[in-house]
Amino acid sequence: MLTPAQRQQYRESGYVVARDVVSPADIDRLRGVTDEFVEASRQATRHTDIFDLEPGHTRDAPRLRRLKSPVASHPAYRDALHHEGILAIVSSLIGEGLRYNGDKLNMKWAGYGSAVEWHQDWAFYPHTNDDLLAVGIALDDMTAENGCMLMCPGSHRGPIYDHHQDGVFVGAITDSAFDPSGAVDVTMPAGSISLHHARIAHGSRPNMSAFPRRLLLFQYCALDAWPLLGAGSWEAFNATIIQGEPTWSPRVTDVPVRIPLPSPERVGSIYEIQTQLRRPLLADAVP
Ligand SMILES: O=C(O)CCC(=O)C(=O)O
Repeated sequence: MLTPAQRQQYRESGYVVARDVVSPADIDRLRGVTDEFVEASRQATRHTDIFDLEPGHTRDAPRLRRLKSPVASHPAYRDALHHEGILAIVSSLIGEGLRYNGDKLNMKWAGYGSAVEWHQDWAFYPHTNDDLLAVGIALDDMTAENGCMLMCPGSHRGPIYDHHQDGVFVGAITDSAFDPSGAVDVTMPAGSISLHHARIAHGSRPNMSAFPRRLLLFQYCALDAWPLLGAGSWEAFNATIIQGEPTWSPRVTDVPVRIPLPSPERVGSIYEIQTQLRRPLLADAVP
């Protein structure tokens, strides 16, 4: 569990790290399964519903950048989504009733793994209240050199920045008011988890080190947080419940919201969406 000081850090800074949450055996299993998907990605010649590929991906030198829906792709990832220790920590921050609203495995391989430009997750999926967070499970040690996440402490209590360019959503902050100078590296050893608030501004540099950086991300939300862009069918929506019972009563709070529409020409993953950004800030950044 988190200590009171860690919960306080989450409330004030918008993120926190908990060490030694996922056992070495579970990390080994997740790495092994991930290696199998990298092998399978050799067959892919373009992005698919499962694979997002780095530029330069080939059958001989696979460059799998993201597994798009790990939970639906293998039981090992589903087990991790329901990891008891993680759920206890998440519940201590956003309540007992939980759903999940997305999952992905971002991989930055040694020497080239892509940056993720500054953004707020909330800009992609505004809800009726902001009890939403993302858990990142470190499959590898996360260091400044291999492209760990960068967080802007306290930005989850500020505005939702403009993520549009030429009137189109580009999945990255384009707002001239945004100042990332106070950003911090979220370093952690493998088996740790990070938790970040859906409104915090964050991103990550490329991996120019000799070591891989694989981060398994699960998005959890309070059961009564309702997606403003639509919940889909009642059955599909309730299939995302992890703890608690379906509710017809969303909790509506006073939260800043921007709608991520109209969609850009290229969609499919944050990487693809952000390729349309004219002035990337992190693409060539070094620690
Ligand atoms: O993998 C990363 O470094 C950042 C992940 C992230 O913020 C995202 O995929 O939305």
